[in-house]
Parts: sequence; structure tokens; C-alpha cells
Amino acid sequence: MMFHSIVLVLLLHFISSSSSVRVPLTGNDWSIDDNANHTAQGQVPGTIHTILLAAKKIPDPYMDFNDVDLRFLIHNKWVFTKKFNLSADFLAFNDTYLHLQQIDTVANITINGCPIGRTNNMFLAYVFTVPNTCLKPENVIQVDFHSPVVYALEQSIIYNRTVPPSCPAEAQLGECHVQFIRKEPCSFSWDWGPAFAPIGITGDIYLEAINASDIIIELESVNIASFDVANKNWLVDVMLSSNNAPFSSTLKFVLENTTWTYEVVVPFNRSVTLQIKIPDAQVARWWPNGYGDQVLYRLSISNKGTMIDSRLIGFRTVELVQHEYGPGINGTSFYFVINSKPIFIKGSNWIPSDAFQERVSDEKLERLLQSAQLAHMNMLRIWGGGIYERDSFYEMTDRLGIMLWHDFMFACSLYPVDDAFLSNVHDEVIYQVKRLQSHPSIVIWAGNNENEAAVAQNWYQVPADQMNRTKDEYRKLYIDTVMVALLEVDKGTNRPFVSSSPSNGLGSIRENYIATNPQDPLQGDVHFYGYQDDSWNPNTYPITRFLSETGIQSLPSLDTWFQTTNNLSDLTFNSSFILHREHSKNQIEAMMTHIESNLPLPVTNDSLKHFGQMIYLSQIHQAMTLKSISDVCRLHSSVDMIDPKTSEGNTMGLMYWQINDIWQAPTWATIEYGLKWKMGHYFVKHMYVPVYPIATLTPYLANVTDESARISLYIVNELSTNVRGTLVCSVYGLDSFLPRLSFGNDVAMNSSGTQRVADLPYALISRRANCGDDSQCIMHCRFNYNEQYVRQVLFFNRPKNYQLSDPNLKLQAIKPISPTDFDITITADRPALFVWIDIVGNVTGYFSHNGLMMFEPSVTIRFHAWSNITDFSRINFDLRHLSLFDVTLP
Ligand code: BMA
Repeated sequence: MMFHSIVLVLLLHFISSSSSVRVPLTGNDWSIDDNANHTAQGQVPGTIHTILLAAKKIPDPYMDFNDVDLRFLIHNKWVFTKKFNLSADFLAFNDTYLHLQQIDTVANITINGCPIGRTNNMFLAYVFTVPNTCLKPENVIQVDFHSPVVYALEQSIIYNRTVPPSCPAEAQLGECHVQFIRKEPCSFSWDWGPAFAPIGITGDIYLEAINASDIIIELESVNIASFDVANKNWLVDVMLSSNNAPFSSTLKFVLENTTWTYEVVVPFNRSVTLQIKIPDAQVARWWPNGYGDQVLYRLSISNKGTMIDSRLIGFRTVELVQHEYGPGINGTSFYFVINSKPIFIKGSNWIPSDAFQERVSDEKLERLLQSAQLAHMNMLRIWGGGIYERDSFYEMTDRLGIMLWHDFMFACSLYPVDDAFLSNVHDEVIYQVKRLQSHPSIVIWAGNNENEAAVAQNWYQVPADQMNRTKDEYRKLYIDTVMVALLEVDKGTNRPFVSSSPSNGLGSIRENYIATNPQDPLQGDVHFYGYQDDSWNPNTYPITRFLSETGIQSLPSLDTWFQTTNNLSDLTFNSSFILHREHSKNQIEAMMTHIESNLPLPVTNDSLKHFGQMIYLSQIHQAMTLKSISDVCRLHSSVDMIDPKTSEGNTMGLMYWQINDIWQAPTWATIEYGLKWKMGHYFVKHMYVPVYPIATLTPYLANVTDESARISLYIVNELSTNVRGTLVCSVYGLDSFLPRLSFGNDVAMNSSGTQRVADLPYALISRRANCGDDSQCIMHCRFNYNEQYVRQVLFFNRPKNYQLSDPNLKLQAIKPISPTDFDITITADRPALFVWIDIVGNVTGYFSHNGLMMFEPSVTIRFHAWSNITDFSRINFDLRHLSLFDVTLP
């Protein structure tokens, strides 16, 4: 039972003359104590770390080596207590409940010594009955937390059977047995994150009193289940519940901003699910970012004039199309069709944006999600090792048109399957799906992250004689429990379910949910990581139907590192501190190898400058990697691009790993913990534009003398509208802005798809452009269409092999445009590669473009600050710039 106070007050006013009362138990007067001399008073919602930090009892957990140095805190038991008073009026009510919106995780709750309830799932809301005899005018609520780490260990011992992996990889510096506790899996560490395993009351907490005779109707959930094509009606499931014996009531439904209303007599018996029909003619569609508006309507439900509750809903159909292609082509398609329109998915993977959710502001979430929207993304995957996000997150994704691929919170592990665990999971799925299903942005559920692959490929070395049992247990958890619970509440055709990510989709179902190779590029989705190969080389990547994870690490900016240490010796590429923050084994070495093979290495003796340049190079490396991957996916997006020899192609989605960071570390993120966009994010913004030119050299980095090598030019159009334009490409040396050779092609496309615009002999072009034996040339293309343009650059050689000359970059004319925006003009004397503009200090925001290749003497870019800039005069001092040439200077 979760009641809205206003709703409740009004309703009771209507139904009876009594009312309900709530007593909030949040506030900054909670005491915490671990019986080991760590005590503090602080704020709930809050966890031990944030409370101790605010009370100055511990240093910043994100500084230095504190993630490990403070580890003892979560090995202890903690007691949270608060004193509160209750009025005589409150005590006069006959039914009292304690509501906990979220609690993390294992706790025993008493009020004045009376046992009230136990909790063991941070993904559930709890409502406990509080016996009236337990309450008095002066009260104490006590929440006894068990250590999540010790609890997980104990559960693993009780289970009496190893459930691998018992512990995370050593490099993660993490905690063990996380699969035995229903808690954010990555809170025990991940290959990009720390193990803080928070302990605390993380959501709203309050007492509520009502009279047993009062009838209260509550709106449990709203789901636009299906679209009835024949009758042009939306079929909407509405779940309502009541606290009392059977009765009937006349409910009125109103859809704001339409003329549609509906009245119905509802016979209640505790809970009831109604299906209402909303005519399509009454509503406009909700579209993903880039395809139309995100139209939302408020559906309100009232009982004889008294509002019960409402939900903001959006009308869209979702199909996950998995069809066969016909003779000669193996496999099946895997793509999303929204409102009858096939959509190429451009997105990324989302992880929790802080280890301590109570300090994540809605503003931070909004800026991160806006950064996704600005980069032309239309989907994010809520990854199964994190959390179900708060309500406001989904309101934002609805509003911004960011579709969500939503995993359930199981990742990279086998799990226990005893009855208690499964029943806990069942309740979790029902609770979370009911909470979330009204959101149009959620377009697919997935059972878990990578657990089908883990079983199919036996990642955890399960002995052969136990494999059948392991497979049965997999199905017991994700099919018989998660899927069955989901289908209990999320009915209809408007939101598909896949049992795992990655999976072969229908192919996995055919193999009883565990495909022989769930990473088959010809069906379903694929996760791909290939650190041993050259990540800039497009041939490194499989051509899949849908690439839902892939990516590479980079380092965050110096500004971000300065938040983590005051010790300058920590800030070198290979310091013990940086290695401490690198939670994926050998990644720093792999990054170094990749950087070394493609880019010039710094030569400066200034250690901090050297580190800054390594950061810059790591970000170029990540940006170029992401662009290579995206170009492969977009190039092969259309059905026409299926290779009849391999059946590969029709790649209809890319979600790279990962958009955001949980803390400051070397990770796959394109946006830093403090919201600064890495170069990768600017590249993503470019590579995800709807109409996009692609240039390839085949073979990759062919020798200039290779007479069979080809340069191919393509336009990929995602829009169904016509595209008319001209693609002009010029070959440059890095010594001059004068192109050595230029050629242009007219392009006319009447629909979405990939069009090959030109196919040219590379050796001939090189000769004509006088590029020399070791190709000192680079090609820059500009596609002008419908009064806009998009650029593309094709390297003929690795940047480290180019003779770089000083472009003489200058930042000029900083021109304020509005309280949040200013323009910067950059000038150069010669072409400049990877021009990076950085604003240090307190102004945070993003540039219109960055990491750019300059092939003209002057460009103007705009900076947009997230909040008003108070001191424009400082901006000159705070701006820094860099190009690849700077790395070659001592
Ligand atoms: C995938 C993800 C995460 C991981 C990432 C990078 O496997 O699902 O588990 O963080 O790769 O290794």
C-alpha cells in the first residue's frame, strides 16, 4: 500500500468524515552507531558514508585510496535511531503503517522495542503494520542494519553450494557473494567502479495512520498494453486496489487535453484490473528523439469528483522485428519498429551515476540525459548490474524521447534459486514493473546482463556434470520467475521481453533460452570487446544485427583527477593511484599499446603536462574507436547491405559501453563523473547525426602503391524525408589549407538507407594529390544538404606517422551570446588534428563541437554552460587548447 497524502486526505474527506495523518521520519536528526566508536548524527535519506562525511567523521570516500581504506565501515553492523513524537490525534487512529520507499538493504526495524519488520531487498518498497500498542507520545524508531558483505557471505554458507563467481576479479578490489543479496550488484565493485556497498535508509520513510473503516482506493499502475489496429483503440490496463471489504464505486477517467472521458462502475474486491479503450483519434503519438515530438497526456482517475491519482502517459507502439530474410540469407533480423517506423537505435549503456544515490540530484540526471539527447541518442540501456532508477529519471526519458532498454538487476553471475530468493525476486519484479510501466520511454525489458552467455559459454567453469542443473536454474530464475512475474502485470503487445542481453532473441527461445552461441552476429544482440586487436580498424568488429555493448576505456580530464588527490605524484599514467582506480585487469597496458600504435607519444619532461597529454591521447583513442564502431554499424544498417556470402548486415542498433561514470577513474564512459564531456562524447554527437557521410579505405590503411585499394563514399540517411545534396571531398597535406585535390558528387536519396556515392581508386587519387610514398595525406569531406552540412575525415595513415607541423592555433574573440552561451573563434595557419578546447575551473557545460579537425583558417564554436556564467571576463583565463602537434613538443 502506497498512498499519496493529498489523495488520501481528499478521499477520506469524501468517503468518511475522518482523515489520515502522516508523520515524516526523514530529517537530519538520525543517529548512527556501529558500536565500534563510529557515531554521527545526520540526514535520512542517507547512508553511513554520506552521514559520516557530512559530520566530518570520515574523509571524502572518493579521495585517494579511501574506497579501500574505509572498507571496514561496511563490514560492521550499524544502528540508525530517531526519536519522534506523536500527537494524541495520531494515536487515536486504529491502523498505523510504516512506509519505506527504499532501504539498503538488510535490516531489522523496531519501534519502542516492538518488532516492526525485516528488510532484505533494496529494490522493494516496504509497508509494515505498526501495532497500536507499540506507539506512545514519545517514540524511538531503531533500524538495525546488518553488514551487506557479511550477510552475503552468510547466505552463501547457508545455501551450502558454490554459486560462482564467488568473488569479483582481483583488480576490482571488491567484495564477494554479491549474488546472495538483492542489492545494486555493482555496489560490491565492478570493472569501472568501487565497492562502497552502502548501508542506510535511501528513500522516503514515514508513519501513516488511517481508520480501519475508511475506504481508500489506490492507483497501482497504468500500462498502454496494446493498440487495437482494427478498431483504432489503445487498450490501457489500469490496476487499482482498495484496503477494504468488497464494494462498488463509479470511477471517472479523464485524459487531459483531449475530449475523451470515461465513467464506469467498478466492483472492488481488494484489487481490480480494468481495461479501458482510448480512441486513437483523440491522441498524438509519442516519438523517440529525432523522429517527432514526445507528446504526453495526463490520465486522471477520480471517484465521484475526488481525485484518486494520475499518470503521465504516451501513446506509441513497439515491435521488435525478428523475421527471416528469405532464401540464401541465414539468421533473423533484430530491430525496433516504433509507431510502424523502423528505427536505427543510437545509444549507450547507463550505469548508476554515483555510488551514493542520495547525492545524485535530479539536475545531474537531467544534464546527463540531455547530453544523451544532444548526441542524437534515441535509446539507453539501463544495465542489469545497477539499479532501477528513481521516478524522475523516467519522467525525463519520457520527456526527452530517450527510449530505454531495461534490464532486470542481475549481471555477470549465477544466482541462488531457493524459494525465498525466488519469491523475493518475484515481488521485486511486480513492484518495479508496476512502478515503471506507465512510462512510454521503456520499450523493452531484458532478464539480465550477460547471464545467458555466461551459462552457454561456461564463464565460471561449472563442472560438466552440473551443467544441466545450472541451465535449469537459469530458466527457473529468468523464465519461470522474472518473465512469469513480468507477464502477470505487463500484458499486451507493446513491450517485448528478451531473457538476456545479449541473446539470440527468438533463437534463444528456440534453444530453450540458452542458445549455443548467444553472441551470434546473425540474430539477436551482441556484446563485443576485442582489446587485443586494433580498435581503430573497422575490420576488428563483427557485423551484427544489433550491437548492444562495445567500447573502450579512456582517462577522465585533469580537472576530474584533481578532485581525487592532492598528491601530484599520483598523477602519472602508471602511478599506483591510477592503477588502483583501474578496475579492469591490464586495461592500462592495453590502452598504452593502442595509443602507441596510432598516436605520437608525449616527449615533455614536465610530469603533469605529460599526464595531461596522455589523458588527451587516451580520449582521442576512445573517440576514434567509437567512430570506427559506429561507422561499421551505420554503414551496414540497411537490408541492402547484407553480404550474401556471410549473411551479415542490417545492423539496426548500436549502444556503446558506457555513457556515464560512477566515480573518477579510467573507464569506458564518454561523460566524466563531473559531467564534462570527453572527446568521445563529441565524436558520438557527430557519428549519430541522422544524415551522415561515411568514407572508407579498403583495405584499411592500404599502402599508397596498392592499385586495388578503393576509397568508398556513402551517405547514410535515417530520415524518411528526401535528402538532396552534394558531397565534396578534398585531399590535404598537413602543411597547407590548400587542397591538393577535390572532387564532388551529387546525392539524391528519396528514403532512408545507405547509398554508395562513389568508389574510387586510392592509388590514383594519391598520385594525383601528390601524397608521396608513405601517404602524408588526409581526406576531408563535407556533405551539404537541405541547407546544412556534415563533415567527415578519412585518415590514410596512422596519425603517429604524419609529419605534424605547427598549426599555430589561437583562441580569439570570445563573444558572449547569452547568460549561458559564448562563442569562441579559433584560428590556425595550417591543418590541425584533434583540436581540443577545454574550460577549466567552475564553469561546466559543453561545446557545440570539439576534438575537431581544422581544415580552414578559422572556426567558431559555441560553449553552452549548464547554468548562468557569472564572470565572463574570467573565461579567457579558463580556456585551454591543444592539438596533436602539441604532443610532439618538449
Ligand atoms: C560488459 C558489461 C559490464 C562491463 C563492461 C566492460 O560486460 O556488461 O559488465 O562493465 O562489459 O567490461
